[in-house]
Amino acid sequence: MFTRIDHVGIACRDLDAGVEFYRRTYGFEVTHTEINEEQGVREAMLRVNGTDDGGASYLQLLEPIRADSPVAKFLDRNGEGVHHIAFGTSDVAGAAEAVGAQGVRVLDAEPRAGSMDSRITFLHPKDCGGVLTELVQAPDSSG
Ligand code: MC0
Repeated sequence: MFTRIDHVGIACRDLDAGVEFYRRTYGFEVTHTEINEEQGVREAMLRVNGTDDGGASYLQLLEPIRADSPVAKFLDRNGEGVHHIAFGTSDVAGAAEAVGAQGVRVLDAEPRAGSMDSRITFLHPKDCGGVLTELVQAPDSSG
């Protein structure tokens, strides 16, 4: 059902400073940036590696664009750090249904728009051992 770690989402107060840290320290380069108004973030995707299923794994740096957004609330409460983990799947709706059937709260009734034209849904952290968990379907559905 899940084929890879699609990304690890990291909350930053200053996206450009975060990008510079990962470039300087590890050599990771930005392959994509966008603003997701619905989620209230400005984000940068740093590709770490390709995977056997044709997908890839990324670090996703997130800077809030609104004070009432989930990432802004997270920063106020915890400071900078890992905000969520995301698993890749070729069928995000089916995967959410299967996980939801096990009693985990699925936070989106229908998949929403994610990075790079993906479809995403979130699972409640309180049902996932304290880890906000995201399911991601890449646009070509290769997983
Ligand atoms: C909140 N909690 C977390 C957490 N955020 N625990 C672990 N990791 C996180 N990131 C905990 C709080 O500490 C609190 O625990 C409890 O959950 C309720 O948090 P709250 O903020 O007071 O309450 P809610 O219910 O308003 O919001 C929490 C919830 C929300 C997870 C439901 O943030 C949400 O819907 N998140 C999904 C969307 C999201 O995060 N979008 C931003 C990334 P205590 O013990 O104090 O009760 S967008 C993204 O990543 C996209 C662009 C992409 O990947 O493509």
